[in-house]
Amino acid sequence: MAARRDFTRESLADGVRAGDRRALARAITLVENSDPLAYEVVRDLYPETGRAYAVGVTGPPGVGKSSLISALVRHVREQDRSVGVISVDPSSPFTQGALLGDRIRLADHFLDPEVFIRSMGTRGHLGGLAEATLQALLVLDAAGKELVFLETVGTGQGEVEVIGIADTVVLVLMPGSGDSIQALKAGIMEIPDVIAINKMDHPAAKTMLNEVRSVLSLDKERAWRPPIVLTEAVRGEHVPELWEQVEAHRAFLESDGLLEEQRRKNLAGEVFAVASARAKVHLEHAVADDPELRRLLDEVQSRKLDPLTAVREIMEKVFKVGD
Ligand SMILES: Nc1nc2c(ncn2[C@@H]2O[C@H](COP(=O)(O)OP(=O)(O)O)[C@@H](O)[C@H]2O)c(=O)[nH]1
Ligand SMILES: [Mg+2]
Repeated sequence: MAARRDFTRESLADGVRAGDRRALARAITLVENSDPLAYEVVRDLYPETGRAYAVGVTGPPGVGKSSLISALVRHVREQDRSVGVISVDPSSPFTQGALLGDRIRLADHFLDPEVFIRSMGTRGHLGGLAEATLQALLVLDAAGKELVFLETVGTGQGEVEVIGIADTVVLVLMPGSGDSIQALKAGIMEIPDVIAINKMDHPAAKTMLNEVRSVLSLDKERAWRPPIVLTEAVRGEHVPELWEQVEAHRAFLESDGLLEEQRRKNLAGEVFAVASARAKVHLEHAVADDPELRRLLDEVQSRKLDPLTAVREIMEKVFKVGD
């Protein structure tokens, strides 16, 4: 705890700008803890951001998201690009030296000064995980990372805000990800920009490929048709092809000014998502702390007060807004 004292707002911002690993690690820890210093540092750095390209990697647990990111990092390092990774996957966190419970050694990456990998906890943020991810991305952006991978577990809905800030979204599936196919079909899960069907060594990979193809064929209107790539993350097979498709999507966005337009929309969406999350927490606390508001809920329960009248009174009292 005493170590916290050695960074000031200025020295931390400067350290991040210089890409100093200690400063980066500290800044992201502060972000994770919703520390006011993180807020100030990101505020100082914000005008310098917008240069990093953010690649979101989402999909159900266990499909190989972390493994694929590790393989992609290896691939883009061969092209000498600096990389940041933010993983908000509590089930398979990146740890020093290895992917937890995994054969893949990440030691090379951890020793590489141009790579910064960080698993983020899911502790209580006022603005939810979207807030922490956004702030961490901005820190890595300001540190000059050209590419930032954002890993999130995607099962359909809650993660939308986390991945919402990514420029290109890669959905990772594996043979047997039938629920995701259903979610895509039903429109619960958004169509991503690129789909990787990982564990192509599995005998059912081709079946999965056909299923994904048939879901995508329902949607012919898009200007960008999401490419599907079969991959094997552990051996790194077809990882260059996957990266090629990410780059192709980036080129597509950059060709028509679509990237700027999408970023404007994404940033507005993030601000809205974080504000909504904070408003919800505020509301919950207000109700918990105010016997009068709790009494309203009791009255709804005992049918003395109708639900919408209770909503109106709560909105008026907590947010000072009528109707
Ligand atoms: N057979 C096979 N196993 C894989 C492949 N990719 C990842 N795995 C394994 O699948 C497990 C889950 O991988 P992980 O990257 O942690 O998945 P995540 O939860 O999506 O991040 C690990 O044991 C990996 O070694 C692959 O392409 N083929
Ligand atoms: Mg993972």
